[in-house]
Formats: sequence, C-alpha cells, structure tokens
Amino acid sequence: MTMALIGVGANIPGPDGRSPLETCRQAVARLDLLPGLRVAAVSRWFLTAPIPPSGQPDYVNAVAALRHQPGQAIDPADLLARLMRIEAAFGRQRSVANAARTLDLDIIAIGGLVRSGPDPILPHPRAHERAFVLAPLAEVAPDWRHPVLGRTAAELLADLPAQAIRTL
Ligand code: PH2
Ligand code: MG
Ligand code: MG
Repeated sequence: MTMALIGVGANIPGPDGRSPLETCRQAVARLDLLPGLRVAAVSRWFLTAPIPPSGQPDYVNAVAALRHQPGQAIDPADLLARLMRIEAAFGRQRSVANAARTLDLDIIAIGGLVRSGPDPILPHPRAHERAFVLAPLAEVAPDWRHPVLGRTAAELLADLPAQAIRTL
C-alpha cells in the first residue's frame, strides 16, 4: 500500500507562544484529519542542528507515514496545498529559503513515485542528504527505497557524514 511520507519540522515558537514540539504534535493530529488519509506511524522526535548551519535555533523534526484509504490515490499537488494550509494555520510566514519557521511540512515521498515537477518534486530533492529526514524516515518506513537511488533510508543515512541530531 502506498504511503505518503511527511517531514515535520519547526524551530521557532508559534504566534501564541506554543513550543516547536507542541506545534509539531498538533500538526500531526491535523494530518490525521486530512480527507482519505490516516497517520499510520510517527517517528520519535529529534532535535537537530540547522542545515545549512545558520545560527538559528535547533529544529524539532520527525517523519509521519500517512496511509490512504484503499481505492483512493494521493494527488501530490492537492496534498501539498493541504499541507501549506496547515502550515499557515500554525503561523508559518514565508520569507527566504531556509528561514526559521513555526512549522514545515514537506512531502518526502509518496511511495515510489518519481516526479520532476511541478511542485512537489518527488522524492524531496534534498531528502537523501539530510540526517534529520533519513533517521526518522528509517523508523516509520524501514522498507521504503529511494526510487531513484535504490537505497533504504538507513542505507542513505549510513553514507552521510555525521550530522548533529539526537532524540528528544
Ligand atoms: N529544514 C530546512 C532547512 N534546514 N535543518 C534542520 N535541522 N531541520 C529542518 O527541518 C530543516 C533544516 C528547510 O525546510
Ligand atoms: Mg523543509
Ligand atoms: Mg517546506
């Protein structure tokens, strides 16, 4: 069954002062309410140094696996639009790339789908070089293989130079 694998991240408090971890937990609850999709698994929560190094606060990161109801396909553009609405609901402001954010929801992959554009590009074009994606991804989808590179998240992670991440 196809899974949508969603990266969840935050590194500044929300407008109401809610912590990054609390924002991320509540965002996962919202993912479970998306039409036709259920949260099948959530990784542990990780505290991760910003990539690229920027002096920003550390991020809280996790990956959620969403399962869709049998017989329904996941439309990538529709899912992206829904994720952006959840980000906005949690106070996400869009400025420059890699700016600190109250909430970031990224589609890392939808099963083995390969898509070069329009957005979302799948798999996420930087997922394979980011420990903050690969370590939680390996927990929720140990059998998933990057459809272009042919490797599991754990294999990709083992190839990376060490990055500063730890579980919360
Ligand atoms: N997200 C980014 C850029 N850098 N670094 C960490 N540690 N975690 C993130 O989620 C992250 C980042 C762009 O979305
Ligand atoms: Mg991101
Ligand atoms: Mg994003």
